[in-house]
Amino acid sequence: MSQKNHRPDWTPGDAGAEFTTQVKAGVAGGHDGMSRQTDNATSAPTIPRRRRLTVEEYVQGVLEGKRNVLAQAITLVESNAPAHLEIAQEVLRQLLPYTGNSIRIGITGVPGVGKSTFIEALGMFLCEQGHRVAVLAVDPSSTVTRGSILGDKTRMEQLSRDLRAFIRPSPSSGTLGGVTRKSRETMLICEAFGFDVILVETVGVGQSETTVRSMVDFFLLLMLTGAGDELQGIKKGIMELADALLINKADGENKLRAQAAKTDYNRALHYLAPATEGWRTRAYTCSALTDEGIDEIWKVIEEFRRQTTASGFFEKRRQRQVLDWVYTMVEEHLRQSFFAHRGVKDIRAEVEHAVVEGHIPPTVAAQELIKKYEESSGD
Ligand SMILES: Nc1nc2c(ncn2[C@@H]2O[C@H](COP(=O)(O)OP(=O)(O)OP(=O)(O)O)[C@@H](O)[C@H]2O)c(=O)[nH]1
Ligand SMILES: [Mg+2]
Repeated sequence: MSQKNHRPDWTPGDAGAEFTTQVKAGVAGGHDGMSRQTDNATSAPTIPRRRRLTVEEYVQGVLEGKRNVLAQAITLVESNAPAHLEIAQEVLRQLLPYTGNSIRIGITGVPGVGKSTFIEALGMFLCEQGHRVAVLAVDPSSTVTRGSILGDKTRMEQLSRDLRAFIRPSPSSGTLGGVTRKSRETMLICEAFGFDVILVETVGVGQSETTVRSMVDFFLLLMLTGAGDELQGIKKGIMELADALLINKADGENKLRAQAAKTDYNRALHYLAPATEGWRTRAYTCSALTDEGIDEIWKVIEEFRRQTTASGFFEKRRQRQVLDWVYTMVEEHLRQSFFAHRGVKDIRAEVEHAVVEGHIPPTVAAQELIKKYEESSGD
């Protein structure tokens, strides 16, 4: 997309004016009230603290590698205010030509498996190789926990101080769908900024694994050797999402057990469908604490990229992912619109009662609700 799309007269206030009552306190001024605003103001004295950046300032700032603008652009896409949504989408549209030039890696595993420690180890390893690494998190539960990666920043001590890296906690509001949109858009901004490795951490619960799988190229499942029957505890479904299993904490007394577990997992993987066409998922061991095996897993990821790029699957998956994302958003919108519809609301209780009492079949109930939804605009 070229600069001809740029609109110098753009005023974000024009957009979504009718929704302004929904703007939460603290959001006005292009911010969602995050405290980093103060940091930005001190690190970039040229940008007055309260002034909202223009689309061009966001775009140029990101492309010129200004970290304070990067953080502000992410805050913009994370904002729930409709007026911000419009300006954020314009920023993204202009950044799109500069996105995509990265390897996107999802990392999952049960709490305590060592995800943060591993990301620190891999991240530092990659920075030293000349890569630039962005770490994002998808944690729909973080509304409650306030984002585990915040605590992680202390666990990722070296990486969070390294200018070649960037760590962003999970957006901490809303549905999984909302969190996902924000994370995907944040990923695009990070790519435009110049990060060439994107690590997306997810908590090993609920739907978040499938969601993160749908936004990355390579999905890594961290595992532990436990007492005895390792294969019992892990959900087969999650193993089928993975492009590699990595048994962490293969150090000290645990090393031999980790090797044995690797053999067991490799045997089990023979019977599972591979997550990626033309790629065989295998098990490996590593120690995020001693760095042993970190270089090996990176070689695996590089080989994966080489093979899937050559076969065309890399690009094919990304195309499918972006279309899935579109339709996921369409579905979500339709669902919300349906349940918010005045006419639907009016008859729901009655229809539900009728179907529960056995007066009308479920199909008829669905038809009545949909008919109601379609016959009027809902105002
Ligand atoms: N021995 C050993 N300990 C490790 C290794 N990796 C992580 N640990 C330890 O395991 C504990 C949990 O590690 P984290 O990196 O916080 O695990 P996590 O998966 O991010 O945990 P949550 O964020 O709670 O889901 C910490 O005490 C780490 O020091 C490893 O390779 N070897
Ligand atoms: Mg963690």
